[in-house]
Amino acid sequence: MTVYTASATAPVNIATLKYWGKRDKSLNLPTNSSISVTLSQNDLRTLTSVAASEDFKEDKLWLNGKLESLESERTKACLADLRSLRQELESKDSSIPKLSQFGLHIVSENNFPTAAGLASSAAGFAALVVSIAKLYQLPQNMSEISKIARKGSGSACRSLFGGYVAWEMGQETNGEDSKAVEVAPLSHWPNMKAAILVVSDDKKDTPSTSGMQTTVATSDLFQWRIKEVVPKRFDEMKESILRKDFATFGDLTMKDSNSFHAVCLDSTPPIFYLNDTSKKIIKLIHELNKREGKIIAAYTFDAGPNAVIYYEQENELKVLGLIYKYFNKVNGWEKLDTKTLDTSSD
Ligand code: 2P0
Repeated sequence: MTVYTASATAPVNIATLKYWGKRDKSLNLPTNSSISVTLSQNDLRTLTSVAASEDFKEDKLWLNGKLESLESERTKACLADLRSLRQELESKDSSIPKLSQFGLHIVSENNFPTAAGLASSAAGFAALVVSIAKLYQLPQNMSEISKIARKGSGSACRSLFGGYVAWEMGQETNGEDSKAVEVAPLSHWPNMKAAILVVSDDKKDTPSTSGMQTTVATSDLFQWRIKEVVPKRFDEMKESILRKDFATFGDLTMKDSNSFHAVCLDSTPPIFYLNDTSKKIIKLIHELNKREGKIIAAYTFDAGPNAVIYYEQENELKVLGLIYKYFNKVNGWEKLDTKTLDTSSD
């Protein structure tokens, strides 16, 4: 029996301009464009290996060693798109194997705890789609492939690129122009660092998908955010990245995290992702920046209480020193698990 195989890794990405809200739930079309930083492959990532064979009668997925159901509409949508692109190749060239008709065995592993409250679906769907695209020998146009990953999980489309990535929301109703594009590679800003402060590894309070639906349906502030705030911020943030202007990048990143949590609070019923420790981190970073007379560190929080702090390498001692001082001393505040991540190289 011939078994065809391929593997791919995809790192976690952390949004600095947040995706929150869908205009189409089944296609994962967002109500605003977003920007993120993809971490290095050495840090948090998913590794996925796929095998196809005529003898595999059905698709199977093992996630972190456990056989999982492949019944989710999102996964089915990704597999259907990939198979249809492979079919196009097969119809043009009758000499290539009919992989689109074979069952797929998919093995996926995260190098970080899935339950740690860190974005795992983004890396997971990105690695799934890229590994199958490799197996099927589809054209390696990452923006095109990002449209398939987007259907798995919106934020997954951004993990197809390293470094600084924009997800352009697009205007079409079929999603053909809602894709990820590179703003700059990781190497563009080699001294940029990220630290993840694990405040809690509890399962998140409100899942992102349902939280977004509640916000879209009930928040007045949300309308202001998507029409007035984000479009301007999107251009400003891209420019700050291209200029490597940390003060502006950091200011916009913190403002956007707060804007996202504000629309969560403005939803009915309100959605709370930050806890008291998150709020202490926010205060501490503002205190540090005030003391320095400029922004040298920026926090951002996703749909949970864990913080990601961006800073430049030369300020690492100042930033992490202060965090350790307040959070890691024996009789101090809550003990935090701090992981520093290198965004500078693969
Ligand atoms: C983001 N988040 O931009 C935002 C910030 C959470 C807060 O993308 O429903 O798991 O799969 O499209 O991508 C989390 O949402 O949601 C997310 P789906 P996803 O990173």
